Amino acid sequence: STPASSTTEKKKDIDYQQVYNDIAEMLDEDSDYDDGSYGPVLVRLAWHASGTYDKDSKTGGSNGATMRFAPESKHAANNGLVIARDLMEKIHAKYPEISYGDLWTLAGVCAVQELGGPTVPWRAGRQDAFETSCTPDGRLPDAGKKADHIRDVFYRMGFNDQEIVALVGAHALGRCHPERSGFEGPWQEAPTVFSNEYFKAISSRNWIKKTLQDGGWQWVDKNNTDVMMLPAEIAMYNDKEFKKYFDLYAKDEEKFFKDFATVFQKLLELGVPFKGDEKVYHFKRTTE
Ligand code: DDH
Repeated sequence: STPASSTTEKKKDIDYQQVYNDIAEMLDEDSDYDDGSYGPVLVRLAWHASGTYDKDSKTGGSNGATMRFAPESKHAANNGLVIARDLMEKIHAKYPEISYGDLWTLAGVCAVQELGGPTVPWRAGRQDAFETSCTPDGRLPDAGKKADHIRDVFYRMGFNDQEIVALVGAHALGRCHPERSGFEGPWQEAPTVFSNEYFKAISSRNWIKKTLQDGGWQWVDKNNTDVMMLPAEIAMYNDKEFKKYFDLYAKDEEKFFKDFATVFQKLLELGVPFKGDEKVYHFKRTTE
């Protein structure tokens, strides 16, 4: 057979559920890492790999996995994601045929599901690119800016206001690290459980400003100053159009899960050159 067709055959042979299971097993292998799970940083890797998409030039997105290379790996927004990429190297060593774009997005889906989130349909089809396809710096949202900046960034990807708010609900997971972003702390007290707690927190707590060591600032919960919100997030909550969706998802977790699954799949598939006949996977949780 020709090299091209044997490549196709090989790809068909990857057992993606097994890849999912191997990633799932890795999530809590180091109880000393952050809150005991690599899940949040893997979700962030999938998002930052995908969120560089520009719908007009059709550049960026998860397809090329260009964050493997400088300059993209060195963009300030990607600080700390080397941890997630290094973890994925271990999986890649076992499944060398999988593209990095497929692997990183599958890991994001796995982390969401294993931490209690909705089933996110996933398809293979990303192809690795070279560093010449790295995206310019500045395509990901700046946490210090206002709602209009957040709109500019997500409209460029092709999302509307409701989709933007659903996506930001991923901040139920994980935390900010001073050495990565300059911000500090989780968005609520259970950062390894995917839930609508982020929306409940932003809409019901008393947020006060806290000055940070590097001279910046963030919002903290008056009653638990370990819990935080980014300047951009409270700015979004104070925007009438965005606010109605924050309040909707705070009241209705089922609606949030349903919308998040749809919009996270959309995010992870931005700019991916699917042929149209790819199998859609609904991965089984390791607890199922
Ligand atoms: Fe985020 N995010 N994010 N985020 N994000 C950070 C951490 C995590 C913004 C800024 C930050 C999304 C949207 C936004 C996750 C997922 C998603 C941190 C802290 C900053 C800052 C990084 C660090 O210090 O380690 C801003 C601004 C936005 C915005 O849209 C307004 C979206 C859409 C997602 C998603 O996944 C769909 C996750 C998970 C984390 C936690 C990472 C960790 O290591 O823990």
